[in-house]
Amino acid sequence: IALTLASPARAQVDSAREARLAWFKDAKYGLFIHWGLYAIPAGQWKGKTIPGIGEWIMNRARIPVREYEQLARQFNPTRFDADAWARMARDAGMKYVVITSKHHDGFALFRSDVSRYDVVDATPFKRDVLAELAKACAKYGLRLGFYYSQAQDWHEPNGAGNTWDFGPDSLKDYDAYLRGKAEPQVRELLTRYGPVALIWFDTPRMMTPERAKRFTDIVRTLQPNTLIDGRLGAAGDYVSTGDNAIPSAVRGEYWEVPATLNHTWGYRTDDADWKSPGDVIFKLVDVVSKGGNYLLNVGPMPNGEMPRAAVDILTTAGAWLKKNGEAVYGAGPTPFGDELGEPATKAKDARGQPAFLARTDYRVTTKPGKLFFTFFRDPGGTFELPAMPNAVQRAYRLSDGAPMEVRTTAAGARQIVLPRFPADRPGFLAIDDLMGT
Ligand code: FUL
Repeated sequence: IALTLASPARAQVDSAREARLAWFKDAKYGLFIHWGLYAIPAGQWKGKTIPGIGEWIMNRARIPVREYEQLARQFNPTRFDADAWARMARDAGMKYVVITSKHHDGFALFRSDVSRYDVVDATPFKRDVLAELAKACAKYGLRLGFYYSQAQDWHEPNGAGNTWDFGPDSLKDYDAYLRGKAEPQVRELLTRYGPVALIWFDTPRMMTPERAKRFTDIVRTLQPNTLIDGRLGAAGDYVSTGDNAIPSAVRGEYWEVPATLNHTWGYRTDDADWKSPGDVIFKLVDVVSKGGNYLLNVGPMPNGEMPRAAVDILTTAGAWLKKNGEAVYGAGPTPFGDELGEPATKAKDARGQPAFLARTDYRVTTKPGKLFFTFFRDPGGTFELPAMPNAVQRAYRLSDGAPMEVRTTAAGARQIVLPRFPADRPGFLAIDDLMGT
């Protein structure tokens, strides 16, 4: 439901940073893509299952550089279609895309003059994935950002992280790696692909304020509007939370949670435990109600396609957003400081859908003069509004504008009269059970 309030009041602060962040603040929902050589072994090495996140296989299995880099010869994703990826993100209701330009394994998904360990020079594929994706994102009105592992580079003797080939990090000439590879590659990213929405640095091992500042200077000099995430090793433009770590309450700063649709970032053949569309919507609305952005990852397969299940889930969630997106895009956090209990998404109903069992099975988002309540469980015909000083001018279902009656109880509380959830599936988080906002 949506409420129009009689007494809106909101002030906006402006500054260069605020201006840079304006699109980010409204976008709320982005697609994270982890793709690289690790998609080929996809969690298996020499007949053994290597546990953990797929893109860490080189580290987890202690694969020597000389062996791992042979994977480049097999990288030939004949079904790669940047247009299809961007279209999927658009249909999912996502507003930006962040792709691994170089992950910890050191392999660049773009044509680099700095190192020949890149998709154009080292693979039979020879196509610049980032260039094609940049074009497709521009076509669909999506902003494109680049993940860049600035500190860990397991391919380089002086990069952080590869202790099995190159010994302890403490003995490395880290600045030689930074100046020789990481900094010039970040420069390439900022000069060859048009406007870069953000650089998503990660795992700031061995970073010092001085080293971090060199990266900040490169970004600010080459593209002053490019955002810097929160994992550089110095203050970025916004806070990055831990992986999959949605905060439990409202945070009064710009933040983003990186999360995966299953349990890995880079593709693994054995991970098909996908979040349901309803769970995706819940998490997105939950994040927005706490003031953040949701950057949701899919790891494409070695043939270049997104896993079919992921496309279906994201597109289904996108259909809900088409009708209810006003409660998400550009929306601010709850003004109520709700008790934001986590719904028990592990519980499943008879149809295998996650059940919501929390005390507050709704989330509140807001825009000037408006409040949005998104319900994840049938409140049972009426919903009592939290106490607030504002008069309510009107209440309606956001998805179709159907008016909802507002009553005042004998005790003076305001109640909204709501339609019921479908009787055969009360209280369960299936996409078609969501009532709209
Ligand atoms: C982590 C990385 O180590 C993971 O591989 C992944 O990229 C995740 C988003 O960030 O810190």
